[in-house]
Amino acid sequence: MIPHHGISTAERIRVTPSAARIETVYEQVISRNPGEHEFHQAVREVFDSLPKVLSRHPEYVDASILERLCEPERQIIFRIPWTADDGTVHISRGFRVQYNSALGPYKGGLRFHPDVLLGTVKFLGFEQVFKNALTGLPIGGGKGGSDFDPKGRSDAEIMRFCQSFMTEAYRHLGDRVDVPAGDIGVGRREIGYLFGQYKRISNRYESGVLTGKGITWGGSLVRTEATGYGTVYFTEHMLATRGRSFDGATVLVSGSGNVAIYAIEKVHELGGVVVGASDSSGSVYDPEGIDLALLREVKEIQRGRIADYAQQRPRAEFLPERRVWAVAERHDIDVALPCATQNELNDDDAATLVRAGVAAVAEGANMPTTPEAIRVLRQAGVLFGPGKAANAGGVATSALEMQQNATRDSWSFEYTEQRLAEIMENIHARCAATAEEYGIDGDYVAGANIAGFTQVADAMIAQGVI
Ligand code: NDP
Ligand code: 2IT
Repeated sequence: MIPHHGISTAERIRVTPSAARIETVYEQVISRNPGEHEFHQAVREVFDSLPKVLSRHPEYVDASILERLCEPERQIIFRIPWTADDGTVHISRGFRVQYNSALGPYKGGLRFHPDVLLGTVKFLGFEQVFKNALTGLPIGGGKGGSDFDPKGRSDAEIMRFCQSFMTEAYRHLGDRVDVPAGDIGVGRREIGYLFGQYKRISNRYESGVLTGKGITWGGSLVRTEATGYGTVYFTEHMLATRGRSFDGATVLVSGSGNVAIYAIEKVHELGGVVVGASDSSGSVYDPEGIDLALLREVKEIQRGRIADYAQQRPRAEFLPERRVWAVAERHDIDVALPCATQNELNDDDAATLVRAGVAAVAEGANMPTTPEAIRVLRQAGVLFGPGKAANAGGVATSALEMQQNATRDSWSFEYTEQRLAEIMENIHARCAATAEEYGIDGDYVAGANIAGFTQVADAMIAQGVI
């Protein structure tokens, strides 16, 4: 018996007969993927939404869909040698997990961060499969990255690293095969160097092989903003179910990278005030509201730290080593948007947010809220938008970039943002309708998991045992 988050296997099996099958498969996942805790966590969360689905659809059990979904189609691990400016030679490890291609070419970002292990990439790839299904666009799921640490590295070092990464990765990619994009530590600069090396090696101007490109060379307007904007749109729809909005709302956003910056921008546009943001060294409490122009200058241009931002804002306070949720100890909070990394909002943080009056939490990051924290929020009646749904605007706009590349077209900002807004509205409606169909109104976690899972499962069954 393997206890998970306080619920024993025996207790789970009592719920429905198909839960027994789920537990058997889950135990296999644990024993076949030892030590990959984040991967286990991501699988567990989806599995917890499935007992009723499997009871209604025995064909999923017969076709061993669960077992197949727990095994990526292909996992590539490679050596990345690169030379630092001081002449020293470094060896990083590269990954690309081509998780599931039932709905389209593998699609998902690359993460460059020292904590990246195979299990990290597998958890992100697993999430991506269902997220991409929810967008309603023809994209399968994949993820990749490296344990390379870009912090403090020069432009030239970043370029040499990206070139070395692509020198191996290119053979596995293609606009109809596998299409990477950015994630933590990978933004427009890195996508540029990766694209340049792909073009050089393949001798093809294959625009659709990467997304998040520069606007003048095949990129899409709105892709940079899309994840943050989309998360705020999704939250807006959740709030509207309770007659609320961002107008006048006080908001906390964790992180200060791509997703966080554009989430802050959209909250401010909609009349809310973001009073806290963070990075891995601490948080800033800015009671007058984050000055976005200054934050962007510090983060995007100077590539500085949130402490540098705090120093330039007389009324802001830097909270060293504290997560941004600590701001809720002294300020009422209406909405919290975790936009940094996995497991960054735990049950204590959730309890703090509940005491501060939080009405909605939506995940701009992938799996930032621990299962225990989700339980605390749910018990308190807080609206909770899971990452698979709430942050799907990024990859959805990547798929719009692929569409533009395929037709050699480029769309206006207004049109593309309109498409993004419609996609987020549809995802919200689909999650809500699916939850209702399964008798769990307002449970966006189950709604997202079930809607994504059934779409992928149906396509897998149609395509046979492959
Ligand atoms: P960025 O690299 O632009 O920013 C990441 C931010 O998170 C930084 O502020 C960083 O701080 C902080 N952070 C990263 N790792 C940690 C850590 N271990 N502990 C505390 N803080 C940390 O990445 P993105 O904004 O692109 O990505 C943020 C999240 O959103 C990730 O979970 C990503 O998977 C997810 N996401 C991204 C999408 C995209 O389109 N970019 C799409 C959908 C989801 P520091 O600088 O100190 O490391
Ligand atoms: O987690 C994600 O959805 C991303 N990092 C974006 C992936 C993409 O292909 O745009």
